[in-house]
Amino acid sequence: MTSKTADIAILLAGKSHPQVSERVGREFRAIELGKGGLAALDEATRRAIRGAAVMARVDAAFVDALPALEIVSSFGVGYDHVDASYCASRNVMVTNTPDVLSEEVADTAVGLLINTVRELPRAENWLREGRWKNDGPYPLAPATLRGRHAGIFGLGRIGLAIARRLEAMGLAVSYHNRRPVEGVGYTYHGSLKEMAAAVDTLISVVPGSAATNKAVNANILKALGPDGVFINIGRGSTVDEPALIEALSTGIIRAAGLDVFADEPNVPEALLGLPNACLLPHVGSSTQHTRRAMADLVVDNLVSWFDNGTVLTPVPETAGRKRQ
Ligand code: NAP
Ligand code: 8YV
Repeated sequence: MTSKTADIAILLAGKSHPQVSERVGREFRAIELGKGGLAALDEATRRAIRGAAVMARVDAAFVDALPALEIVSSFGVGYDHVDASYCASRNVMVTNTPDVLSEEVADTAVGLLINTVRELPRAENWLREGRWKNDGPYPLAPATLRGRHAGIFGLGRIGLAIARRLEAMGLAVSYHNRRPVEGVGYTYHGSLKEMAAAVDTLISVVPGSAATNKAVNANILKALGPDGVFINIGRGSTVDEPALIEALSTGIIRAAGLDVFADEPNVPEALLGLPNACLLPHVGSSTQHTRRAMADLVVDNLVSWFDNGTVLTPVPETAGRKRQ
């Protein structure tokens, strides 16, 4: 325990990574948020809390309940569960965990794409069920990655790592962001609809936000077309799930690979029953290696804030702020 920060109360909210709990406990005064939530903490404890390491929703009520709160250090690069604008308005710093997970998530995205197009999980089940021995070879996959053109919805840190992998695999790559990215050679499309019509493989890796909510809807899927493959490694909120189920059931698109869902961990029964949907339980970053790096960044941001008044990875809404 460092003498400088040992008295600073830090709230652990949500199911913390063990390395977050262990390091926060070593460097600060850790306060675990129990099942009763903030209401179950006594007033003196609540008023003492100056920082929070979170894997949980942070809304206005959360911030208002903690009058001494200076910093919310969130586990994960996506921070759609944190009301960062409200935090900014209350002078509360918000940090996330970018970069340290980009390559891992890109690996998952490409694995999911290959599994979806080449039906590898189904082929493995064929073997495990004894059908190779009894019925013969697994049927030839109707789709291939050869000649495919990928459109990346969200060419940011992870999107770029996916693009580089796909380029190396021989796929054509286009992208749609609100603004073109300087210094990349991939074809830019000013609208998602225009890009969906130009490609046959749509990969969504945009953050969850009001602007991206259900952006991948029936019109976009129709534009993608009957050979279309949709991969979602970003956020489930970006997709109109009933429209996707309809598109997969009726051949409007060929197949989908999904790592994220609108109401996790609840996955619609209709998706579970579709053979052309390849489904993962939000495992984009989930290796011990990468989760440890994310956990360290959560705690490093807290340590830096209370040590020198700055953080390593602020979210854009609170970037440039310093501790008063
Ligand atoms: P990032 O670097 O901020 O990239 C996000 C990209 O999306 C930016 O290029 C941004 O470009 C674009 N974008 C944002 N809003 C948009 C909009 N309304 N329309 C079009 N483009 C938009 O973030 P990242 O580090 O790559 O992470 C991306 C997301 O992946 C995270 O927010 C998280 O939700 C998700 N994620 C999922 C997993 C998983 O386990 N499945 C793991 C990590 C991250 P412009 O600002 O120019 O539009
Ligand atoms: C994690 C993620 O699964 O970083 C993100 O945005 O979605 C994933 O890395 C998540 O943050 C942990 O809950």
